[in-house]
Amino acid sequence: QEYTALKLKVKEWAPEAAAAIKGKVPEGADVFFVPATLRPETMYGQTCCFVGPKINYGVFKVTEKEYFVVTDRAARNMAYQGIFPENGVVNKVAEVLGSACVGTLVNAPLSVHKDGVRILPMETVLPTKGTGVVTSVPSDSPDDFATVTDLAKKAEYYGIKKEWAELEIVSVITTPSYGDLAAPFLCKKLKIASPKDTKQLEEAKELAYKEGFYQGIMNIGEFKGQKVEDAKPKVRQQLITDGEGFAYSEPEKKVVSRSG
Ligand code: ZZB
Repeated sequence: QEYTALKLKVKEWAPEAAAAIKGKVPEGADVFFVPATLRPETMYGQTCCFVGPKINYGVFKVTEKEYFVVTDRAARNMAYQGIFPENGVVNKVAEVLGSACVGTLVNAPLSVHKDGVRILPMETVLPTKGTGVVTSVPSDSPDDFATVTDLAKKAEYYGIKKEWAELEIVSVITTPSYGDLAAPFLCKKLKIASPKDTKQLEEAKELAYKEGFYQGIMNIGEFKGQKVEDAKPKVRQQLITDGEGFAYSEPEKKVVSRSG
């Protein structure tokens, strides 16, 4: 899988996370949460960034001035993709639990929310996929829409401020079948009531991917009016050129055959 990894710079740490990295990351260095996405063209619509609350993340040194927050597994992969200075070598300076990061304010490249977005918990984040960090685009990702809706509804239970989960959801892509907001439309249509409706969410995701890619027209940003198919590589390249993202690939899953 060829992902686009995005650099979300920390503007203000949640207190628990600040304590975990204290003295381990030099003052003045930038720390980035690094989600991996298959849909760089939707980055205008980021409203928050998810971590698995029970996932343990590493803080990895990239240069004197740059550190990444990702899973150990993702860091290992990055080390073989020319992302860290020395091939095959990772330099972990600290560890932090996802739940400790909740509330951290980060700057999300291209997002309409210029004051930043919050790190929020998502129970269904897989530690074995991507970087273990997931940027949230509730306009176009049914999983994200179901999760932010649930977070806002049960803010107290999740220990977050309700408004962190209620940033405006703007239209990024228009499609003939699902209108300006594909994910909310599909969640309603398939009667998805919570992030636990995994079967319907899987179906909604498939539908949203297909319709968005083949029929979608950009409704925002520099490539507004263009087909998603055409805009997708352009947005990706722009992020990479601007130093706000980079290519990240997932290694092939090992297929064990009888013959070895
Ligand atoms: C932003 C985004 C916007 C995404 C969208 C999707 C959509 P897939 O589809 O299963 O192959 N993701 C990445 N890593 C993880 C993880 N560790 N655990 C759970 N989810 C993860 O996976 C690719 C997508 O799954 C990624 O692209 C990411 O969410 C999420 F409008 O990034 B995406 C219709 C989907 N729309």
